[in-house]
Amino acid sequence: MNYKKFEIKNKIVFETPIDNYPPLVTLTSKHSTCKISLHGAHILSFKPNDKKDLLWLSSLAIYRQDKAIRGGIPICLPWFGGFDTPSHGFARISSWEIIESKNFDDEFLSITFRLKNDKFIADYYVEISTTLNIELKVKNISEDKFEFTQALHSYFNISDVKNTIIKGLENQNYIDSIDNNREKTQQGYIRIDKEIDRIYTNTNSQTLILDKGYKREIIISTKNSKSTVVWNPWIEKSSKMSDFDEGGYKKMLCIESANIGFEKIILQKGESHSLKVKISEKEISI
Ligand code: TA6
Repeated sequence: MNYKKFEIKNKIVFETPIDNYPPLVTLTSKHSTCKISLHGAHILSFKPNDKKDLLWLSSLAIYRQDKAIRGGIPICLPWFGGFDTPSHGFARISSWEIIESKNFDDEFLSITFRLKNDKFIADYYVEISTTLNIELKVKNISEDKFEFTQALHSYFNISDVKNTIIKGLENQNYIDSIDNNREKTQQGYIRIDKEIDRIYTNTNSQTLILDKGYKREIIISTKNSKSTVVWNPWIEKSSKMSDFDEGGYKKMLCIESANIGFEKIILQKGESHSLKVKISEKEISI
């Protein structure tokens, strides 16, 4: 595919740093920089100017066509989890094409990726300014209904998991994936001192990560995401993953904007669904 026609001088630039692997595109706006691999349309980094990257990326990530990149924002589609193989669906290990790139008066930059097969067309719109705005639109192009689950499986960059508090999920029901999928209710804010893997259901539109170490709050605002997954593998599980930095569990936290389990999406022929996520940060005085 000819990516050059989507380049915008000094603002949207493609490179192929790894042989036999899809290109990397770098968006450099007035307010921020974003790096995206065409392998899985995988956002690797979003860094507002003069701030720390909002996303965590393992330095041991494996850049191979059959492997998902560890960190950033993997796209889990058309299923979440081990429903089928590959785990979390094939979208995050597929090569996506590009259908559009835009510069809005230097204030906003956007790029749109597409993954198409006989059942659905997925368009992934990524826009950067001071914030990262994402839309994952899925259209059923088959003759029958199409059911799918999805997650933007975002790995956030934090100072230390012990210094962070997750707000916005108080009193929400969740399925505890590491306690026999028992249904529980969240009591108060979430503090993490061991492995956590929870699927919150019927979730609100905003989750916050309060990071005392980096003196910032990461704000994850969503539209049409009914499920929110909170995941940190902690010591033992992360040590068993060859693509996970040693001690990396302290520096990352997954807050995943999703529609999974009984909150799956069902599209009739010709129908579409749009999942939107806005990621931003604000300084806090501690
Ligand atoms: O979102 C949480 C989760 O489903 C965990 O159970 C863990 O499997 C994680 O995703 C990472 O999965 P991956 O296939 O990317 O290693």
